[in-house]
Amino acid sequence: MKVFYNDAHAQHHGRHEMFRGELVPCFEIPARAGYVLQELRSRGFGDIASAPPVPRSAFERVHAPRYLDFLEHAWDEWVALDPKNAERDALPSYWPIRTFRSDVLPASFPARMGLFSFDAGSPITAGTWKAASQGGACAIAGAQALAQGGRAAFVLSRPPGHHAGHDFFGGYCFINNAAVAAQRLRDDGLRKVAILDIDYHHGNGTQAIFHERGDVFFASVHGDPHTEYPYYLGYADERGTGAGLDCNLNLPLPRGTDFEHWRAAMGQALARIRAFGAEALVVSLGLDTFEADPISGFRLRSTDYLRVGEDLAAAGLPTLFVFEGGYAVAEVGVNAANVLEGFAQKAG
Ligand code: Q9C
Ligand code: ZN
Repeated sequence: MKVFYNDAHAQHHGRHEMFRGELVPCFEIPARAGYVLQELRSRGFGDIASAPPVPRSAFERVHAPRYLDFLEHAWDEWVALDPKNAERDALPSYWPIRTFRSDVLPASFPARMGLFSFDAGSPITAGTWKAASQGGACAIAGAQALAQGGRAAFVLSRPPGHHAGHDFFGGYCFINNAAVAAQRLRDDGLRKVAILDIDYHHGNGTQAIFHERGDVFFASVHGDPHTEYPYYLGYADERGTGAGLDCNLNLPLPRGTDFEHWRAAMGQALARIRAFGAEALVVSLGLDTFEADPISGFRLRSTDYLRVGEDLAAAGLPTLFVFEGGYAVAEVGVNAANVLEGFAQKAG
C-alpha cells in the first residue's frame, strides 16, 4: 500500500489548548504521526513517500479563498500584533454567533480568528500553514494514486482535517484532507465517491462541505453529539439537503459503546455506501475510538482494528485512508497499522 507521509507535519506543534477555563497541553502532538510511521516501518509495511506541493487552487475546490488567505498569513499577523506573540500560540477569543455579521471581513486579526473558527482548542503556530497545506498535498497524491488504479493508499499526515469546514478551522483541523481527496477523485473522473468517517468525533466539516451534493456520500459513526464534541452537528436526523438528500448518514452511539455494537454500525454505513454506488471510498481514520483514548469514550481494543481493516477491504472499493484523531499516543501507531494490515491481508 502506498503511504503519503507529510514530512512537514512537525512544523505544526501547538503548545496549549483552552479546556474548561485553563490552558492545557495539546493532545494533538507531532509524536502521534511519529509513532504511526515507526510502526509501519518496523512491520516493513508500505511504500512510504512524501508528496509534491500542490497549488492553492487544489484546496479552493473545498475551501473559501478568503479563509485560505487568512490561514496562510495568520501567524505573521499574530506576531505583527506584538513581537512577544512569537512565544505563544494564537487562539481565538471572539466569535460571530447568531445576530452578528460574517459577511464583513474585519481588519482586526483577533476578530478574523473568531470569524474563521469554532473553538479555542486549535492553536495556530508558526508552521501551521506549512504543515496543513503539505497535508493537503498528501491527500491529493493519495487521491491520484487511487484514480490511477491503486487498490488502497494511506495519507499519514497531521494536523487532522475532518472538523475543518469550507471556511473555518477547529477540532485541531485546518485543511479538510478527506474532503480535498474526495473532491480530487471527482475531478479525476469518478462519478460517485463515499467518505466513511470512523473517528470518535463527528466529522462536521466534511459533512457540511458535501451536505447539498448528491455525488459525494458522507457516513459517520461517532460519539453522540448530545454529550460529545463537536456537540452542534452529527445527529441522526441530518440526511442531506437538495441534491444531497439521503447522501448523508449519521450513526451516533453512546459513550461506552463496545466493538461489537460499533462494528455493526460501521456495517450499516458500508451497506448504504454500497447501495449509493460509490466508485471509491475515502476513510477518515481516527483511532480515538480506542479504549484508552484520553479524550474519547468508545471501547475498541488494539486487535479490533485488524477486523476494522478486514471489514473495509470486504467492501471491495478503491480505498484511501486519511489519518485523523487518536490521542493514546503510544498505541496510535499499532492501532493504525492494524487497520491497514487487516485491510491489506483481506484485500490480498
Ligand atoms: N480537552 C479530532 O479528533 N476537544 N479532533 C475536546 C479535549 C476537541 C478532536 C476536549 C476534540 C477535537 C480530529
Ligand atoms: Zn476525533
